[in-house]
Amino acid sequence: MKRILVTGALGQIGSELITKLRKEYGADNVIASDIRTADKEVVDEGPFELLNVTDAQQMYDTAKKYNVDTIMHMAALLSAKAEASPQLAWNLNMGGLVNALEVAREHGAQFFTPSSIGSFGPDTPKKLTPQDTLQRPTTMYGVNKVAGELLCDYYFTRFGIDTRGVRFPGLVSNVTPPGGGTTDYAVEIYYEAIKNKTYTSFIDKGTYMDMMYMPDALQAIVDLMEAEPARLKHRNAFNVTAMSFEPEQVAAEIRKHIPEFVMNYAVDPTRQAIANSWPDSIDPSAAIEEWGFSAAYDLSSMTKDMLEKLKAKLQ
Ligand code: AKB
Repeated sequence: MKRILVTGALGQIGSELITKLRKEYGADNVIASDIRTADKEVVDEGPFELLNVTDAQQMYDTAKKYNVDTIMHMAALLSAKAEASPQLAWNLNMGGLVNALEVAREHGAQFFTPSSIGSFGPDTPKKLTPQDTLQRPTTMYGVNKVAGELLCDYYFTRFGIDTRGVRFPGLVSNVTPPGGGTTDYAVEIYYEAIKNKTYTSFIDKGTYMDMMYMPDALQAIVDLMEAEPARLKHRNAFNVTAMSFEPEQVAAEIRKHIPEFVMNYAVDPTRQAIANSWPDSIDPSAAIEEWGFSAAYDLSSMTKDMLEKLKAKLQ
């Protein structure tokens, strides 16, 4: 049975990952940690520690206290926030990652951290972006993600640490809203559809980006971490995606359930420029071949589920 330390446990991925891992591995074996506490199930239903990931000693002590054998490092600043505060992003995203990898090395722990479609740049092939391709991102977030992928590979080849990762697309979820990402419009649109039957998108029509529903993203993490190491030709990080769409397509899908839904646009130049530098669609075939990645939800089934869940939650 694994004993897992999760950083950033109150974030968009972390908060649902904790619940899933506790179901799979037992509540006591999943140690949630975050820089803040909140009145959430994550904190109540199993071990929780306050942890600033830029404090190496604190992370080391937490891992030691619980004798962890797996670290899932989720704490990071997303793309738009990182562009607004590049120095903070470097310190948090890279400083936190180096600390987490060092703790994994000292404890001989298996290691997961997410990369992103943000690790690609404007010169990367835009359609069906291959697993192994040009990565010259033009954002601080992208620079962090490419450096992070390389660093995780380095810890595997140099120290034998079992590092694994995926390049997540935009993640859509109905539990914890994301904050400061470029793909956040694809989450906000569902909340606003339920609350006000209208949404003003900060990403322009015609802008395609990859997306995935949160249950598929969580399953991907578990499947990759359980995968037979001998099958892995790649490690950091696998392309994974479930769908690629542009804002008009989500709006059209929402209108099948809420016919009066109205979509407007007020494009945010910073986030639009980031989106323009990312792929339209990525190719997940390495993940499919090497560890059986699959996604259950497409745009239609995700939209139906999002609207049902948010209706129950917000109305
Ligand atoms: C963001 O938009 O910054 C993230 C991502 C795609 O990594 N959701």
